[in-house]
Amino acid sequence: MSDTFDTEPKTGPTGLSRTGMTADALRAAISDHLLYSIARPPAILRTEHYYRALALAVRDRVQARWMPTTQNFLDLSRKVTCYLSAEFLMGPQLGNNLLNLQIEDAAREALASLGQDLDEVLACEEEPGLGNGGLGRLAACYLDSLATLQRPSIGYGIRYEFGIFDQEIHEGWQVEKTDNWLAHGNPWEIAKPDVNYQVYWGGQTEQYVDVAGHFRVRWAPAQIIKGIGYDTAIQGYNVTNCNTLTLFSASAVESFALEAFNTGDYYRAVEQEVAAETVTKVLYPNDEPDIGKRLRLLQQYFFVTCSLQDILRIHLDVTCRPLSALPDSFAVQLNDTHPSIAVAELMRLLIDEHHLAWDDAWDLTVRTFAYTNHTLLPEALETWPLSLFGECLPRHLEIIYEINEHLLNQVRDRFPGDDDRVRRMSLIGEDGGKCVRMAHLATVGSHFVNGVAALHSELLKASVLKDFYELWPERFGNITNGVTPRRFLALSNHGLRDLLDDTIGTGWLTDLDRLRELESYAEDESFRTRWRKVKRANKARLAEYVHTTTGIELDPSWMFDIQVKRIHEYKRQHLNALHIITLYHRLKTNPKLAIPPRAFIFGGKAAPGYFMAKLMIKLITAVGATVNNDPDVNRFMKVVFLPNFNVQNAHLIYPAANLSEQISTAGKEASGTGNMKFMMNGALTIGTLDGANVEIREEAGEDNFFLFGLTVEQVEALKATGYRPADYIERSPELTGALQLIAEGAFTHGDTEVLRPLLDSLVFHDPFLVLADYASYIACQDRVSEAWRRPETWSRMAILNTARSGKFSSDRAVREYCDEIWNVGPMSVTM
Ligand code: 26Q
Repeated sequence: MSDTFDTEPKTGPTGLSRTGMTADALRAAISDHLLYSIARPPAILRTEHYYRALALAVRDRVQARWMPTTQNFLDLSRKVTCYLSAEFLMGPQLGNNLLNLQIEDAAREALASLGQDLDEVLACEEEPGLGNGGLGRLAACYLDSLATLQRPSIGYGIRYEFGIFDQEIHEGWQVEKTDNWLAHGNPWEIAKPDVNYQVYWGGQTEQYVDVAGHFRVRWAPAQIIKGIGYDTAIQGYNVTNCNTLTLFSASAVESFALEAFNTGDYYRAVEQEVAAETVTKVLYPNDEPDIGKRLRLLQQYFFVTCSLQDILRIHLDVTCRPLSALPDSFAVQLNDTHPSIAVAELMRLLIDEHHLAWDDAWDLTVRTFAYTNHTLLPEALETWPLSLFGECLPRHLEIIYEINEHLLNQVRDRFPGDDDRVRRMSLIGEDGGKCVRMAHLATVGSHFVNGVAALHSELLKASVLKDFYELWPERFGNITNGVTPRRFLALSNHGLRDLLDDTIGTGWLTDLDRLRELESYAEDESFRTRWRKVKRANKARLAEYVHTTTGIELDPSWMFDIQVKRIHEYKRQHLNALHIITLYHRLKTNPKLAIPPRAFIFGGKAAPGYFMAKLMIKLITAVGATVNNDPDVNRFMKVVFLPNFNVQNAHLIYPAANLSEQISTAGKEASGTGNMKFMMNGALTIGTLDGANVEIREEAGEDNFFLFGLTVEQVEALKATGYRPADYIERSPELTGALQLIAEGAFTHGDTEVLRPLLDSLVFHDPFLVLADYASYIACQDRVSEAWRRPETWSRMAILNTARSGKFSSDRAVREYCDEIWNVGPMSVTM
């Protein structure tokens, strides 16, 4: 720890400490920030103060690139992508910004000269958990690629005060703790209180005739809320380009408070303010039926109207272009239906506020928006009860009725007499009370609709959006997801990064297809030895983390078999558990059996109101407690449930995996992106033909992928003929034995009740065909164990997985969005 203030940067002109990229300049900058921003005397400086000082120093350097980028795109009036998403799961920022600015070594050296360790400083960052899972993380990966590919872009979203809950495990059960990520401030954001927008809510519409004699509608809201933008810089890798993420936070409108104050009702004014702030208070978990419906709708509308008002402000007031040029200036992507109210909102802004005619407004709207679908699960397709919708957004309901009339007339023209089709395609659903179907609204209001993996996009056209595909086949396409190799390879797997750099040079980081050059090294024994050394070190690092967080000791020489993702019945963590129970049963009944030792590692959060998912966690932890403490089996297997899976600990998890579990029921996982992160880091996949697994297997080669389970067609056929889980139990003694162990309380100290709902669900309903895929899964796992016995073969397969993972870079995905949907080209920026 330094005990004197570094008031005078010793590295030359004072300006250097603000933007210099050398270790000396960084040291001076950190010292400056400790003095002028942190304001703590040296004697009481702690690691977290150094974190903050370094973060501010890095932010200065990022800002030096951010401003020229923004200025450039204003000067050149380049087309911009606006990515509207209710979630951005950004993960820790400091390490990523150091990587993208290429000043990791300089920062390490600067901190060391101040007596600090970079890794300890990095560990101080509280990550913004502003997403549930895959969809939110995808948005973050795409921002990284957009900046790196030099495409001008703005991410728009919500600045939740509380992100996704922190998960703790108490006696094997999930316990939720509030995620107060802003408690110590957020050094990465810049509040822009001058950039604020009014958000109307509730009330009614009024018709009037304006001075020119035009018939118009105005919205008299019951409530007005203010949205304030907070900007975060998104620095591209090894480029000057630095884009913007704007997250909106809700607060009270001053005039409201003032009015109440004038009438003497000071406390009512304060209450209003508190009420307004609840809008962006908390991120709602998915899989959470019906709670907070009204507030969730308000959140969506809130960030959508703020985003569109911001876009129109830039377009009309800053770049001074005509409204008719909107689709040439902005491409607006809807990340699932969560922002799909944007279709009606842009229509409202164009017609009511800017006085465009309906047809002109509609033309601009459709040319501006595109929609990405992320789910086929019927229960996950968003709808809003019509009455609620009309109470909250009366003007939007009118507009939606009118869009619907135009749509249904078009359908009647094309398919005369097909009333059933008209009913199916309507924006208003009639089943189980009237509702607004947001996927239909997003689809009619967009010029392009894409799914997130090849299989998913095909299923989309054949199922939930079939009728729309038949009306507008040219609007549908696929863009397979991708993940950023900067965060999920370079930043989190230093060992592999160095090995790759040594072997094939550094070009892979921005051109991931170059990993193909590794293929020939799969046959090189000395390379395989180095490869295993890297993996082993990564496993030791994860083992240490597992030990400090759970007390469980893992041997890094064991196979690390990992399933990390949200807990859900369709993702089938219980199928994985049944395999573990089967091995346990085999070992208990056959004391001579020796199996290749495995560590089974799970991680993931269950929605707080999703009882069955929470019970799946209890099943895993109960099996773990039994297995880990039984000397008959714990020489061969251990089971870990890692609490609080998030981006930060994901950095330790993916690089340490030997086996990646991607075992969803075919047709249920839209894409998956964890599967891609594992593959890049050299894990082999055991998986079904679902989501992007299909393409992962195609790329890796079928010999380098462990395939099991029913196909989509077989799943559908089985469901159509009447699926009976009992048939599978009768046929398989091992399955019967495994279920029996759960039933008799072998993992619950004899308690036969606690896991019964899960067991009953499997035995009597099994909506996700766990038992139908059990035998195939177990047989496949036996092949995995056999392959693990041959380390050279396993290494060869693992190397080929990394070598062939190039397709799954988010750079490839974002390039496809830019070329096929957004028509946004690169803009080079210099300082
Ligand atoms: C909706 C309404 C009310 C409250 C919450 C929600 C809500 C929030 C988040 C619904 C869904 C989500 C998130 C969905 C998600 O993460 N989907 C995943 O998206 C990934 C990126 O495309 C895919 O890889 C995964 O297959 C898909 O499950």
